[in-house]
Amino acid sequence: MYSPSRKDFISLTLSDPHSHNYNNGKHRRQSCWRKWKQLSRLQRSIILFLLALLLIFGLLLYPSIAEQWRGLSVKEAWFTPNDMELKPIGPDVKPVLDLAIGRPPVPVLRPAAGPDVGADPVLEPKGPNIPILAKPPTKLQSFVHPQKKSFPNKRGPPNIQKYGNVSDTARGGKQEQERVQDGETEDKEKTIVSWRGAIIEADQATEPPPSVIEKEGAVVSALAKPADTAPLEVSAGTEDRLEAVREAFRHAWKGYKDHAWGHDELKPISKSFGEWFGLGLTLIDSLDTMWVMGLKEEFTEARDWVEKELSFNKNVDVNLFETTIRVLGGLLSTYHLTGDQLFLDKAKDLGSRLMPAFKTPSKIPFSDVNIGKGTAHPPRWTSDSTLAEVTSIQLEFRELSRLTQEAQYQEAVNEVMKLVHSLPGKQDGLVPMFINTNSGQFTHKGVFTLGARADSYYEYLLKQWIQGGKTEDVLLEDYLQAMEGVKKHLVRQTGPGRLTFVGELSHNRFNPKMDHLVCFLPGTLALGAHNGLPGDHMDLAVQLMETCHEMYVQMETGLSPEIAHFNLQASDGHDVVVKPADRHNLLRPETVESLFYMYRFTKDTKYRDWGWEILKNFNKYAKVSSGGYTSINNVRDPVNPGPRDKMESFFLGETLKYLYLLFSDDTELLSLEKFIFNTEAHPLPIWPSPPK
Ligand code: DMJ
Repeated sequence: MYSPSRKDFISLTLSDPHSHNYNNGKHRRQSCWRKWKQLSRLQRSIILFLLALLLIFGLLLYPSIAEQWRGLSVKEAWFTPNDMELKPIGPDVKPVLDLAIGRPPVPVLRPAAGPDVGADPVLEPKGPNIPILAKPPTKLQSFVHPQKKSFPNKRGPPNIQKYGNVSDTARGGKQEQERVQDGETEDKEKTIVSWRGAIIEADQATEPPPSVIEKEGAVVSALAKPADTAPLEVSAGTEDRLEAVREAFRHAWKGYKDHAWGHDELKPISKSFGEWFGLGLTLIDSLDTMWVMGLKEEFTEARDWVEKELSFNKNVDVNLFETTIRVLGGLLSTYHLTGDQLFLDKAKDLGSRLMPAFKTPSKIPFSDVNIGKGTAHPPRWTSDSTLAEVTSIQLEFRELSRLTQEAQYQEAVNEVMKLVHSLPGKQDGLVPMFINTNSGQFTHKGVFTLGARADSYYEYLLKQWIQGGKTEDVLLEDYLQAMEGVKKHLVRQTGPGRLTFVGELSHNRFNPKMDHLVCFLPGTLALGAHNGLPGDHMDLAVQLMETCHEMYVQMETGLSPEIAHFNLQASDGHDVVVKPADRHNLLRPETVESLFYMYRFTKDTKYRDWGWEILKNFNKYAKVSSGGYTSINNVRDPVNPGPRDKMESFFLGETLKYLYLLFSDDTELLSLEKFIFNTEAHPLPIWPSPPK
């Protein structure tokens, strides 16, 4: 209701529909002119003066506005496939950027080990196999930056379990949930786990409700029975083992081909597929594995699909990191192995479509890019990016720059490394797990892990250094300092069996928890030692390799859980404790990856035998009779391991490839003197060293 006084002001204006008011421009012009003439001379002069000023400003600003318009239209057009012809470029082609520019002078490291190098007095000699405890900084640390004080934690810990200490980061869409996994209370939480492709739905948790268990009873029968699989003997010779891996690949491929062809992942139990980005992830992840295994027929049909079906010109949000390591990495490595221009053309198209991710205030890339629209954004719940995700795309983007001779890719990822290198918030080289895309600062400080969300940061420090011909000393400094930090803060031994493991640190509180993901570390440490880094890195590698092996053999299925907790008490209890929520196995590669490096560098056949046991157990508990392999829910239950109905693309891209390389006697097959593997096991060439 209006008050009576306000009612007085209500009026109605009724217009005559035939009056054509919209057409009386002439009247309006005349009345404007009359009004203008009614103004005083002063008023008219002021108006004219202002108009003149506006005109001058307009003329002055025109070039920069036009520039922006041009920028916008380029942005619109950036996803038009570039038809520039690319010539195959061999490993001897130099990087597009000069890696030596702007680097501080540092002591020269000469490799101490390896086939073609002599000992180096600067570096520590290889020691005996003794427990690795924190040591005083090595000489090399004298040139690293003094430890910067970390900021007081204003936001509180990330509840490591809620945001950080999860083994899986979230996927897009309805899968964007995170598992809450608290050291003490995690068993109560059974939401969703996902980490780089590993998605575990609530109903797939390790202790499912009875109805699910009943359902599982039905799917267990879908697992291959022992009779379905050729017996794999420990004594099997090299050729038998290689053939067994090829056979496993063919079986996985059959499931994919029959039920998921061209889609991202096979769901082998339901004989269907799962779509994540809609880019044929499994197919692309598998290309170089097929090439290495000599599976020509399979390779040829997959190549046909890439040529005829694979298009990046689609309106889809992809995760920058996952797409880079799996798809860009897979295409680049296949190009190198085959010399087939198709793969480089596709890689270039994809690379250019991923670039909008770097358009952030801080230049720390967003996690997600729409490769069709050229837009990028962070996850829905935060403007943070994950450390591992922004620092484990460098090998691929740097190689893309070298191949295309376009600096933009390398510049974008170098910028990230530069920023991370100089940020406050590290602790003895250990780096927090999150970084904000607006401020460019670490968030959730004080929490350190070598597992989920941080793992491949450490891996790529070393690998970029090797890729670049060991010339980028800042990367080496950061890697060496970080490994000292690992030894000082994270390496401990169990009470009962003196197993060496890598735990986590949350605001100076040690948590004896180790993700299976951390099992990449023995391989990386060994690779570093092979490239001249301190001998105690190799000692630690040997010990951690033992522990990763124990994570398998101490389980009833002989397969590792996703996360292990270690017993620090000096008692006769078990060394490895597995919480109910952590008993799943996603067919992950990290342990067999490290076994491959350890065997190549030591030739100790026990590493091959350990890998052989793992393959046998995948065949026993994860093989699906109609084709494919499945992740399982419970590595402690050999009777009902609980198939999860999902075959991750990395099983074909990494796990089977590393097993094959582990059993192969041909050290020239992807020689570690010539190739560096990206974090998805896609080999990229090591660049030629610049002339001294
Ligand atoms: C892979 O996608 C990569 O190895 C990544 O670095 C870690 N997670 C998976 C495999 O476990």
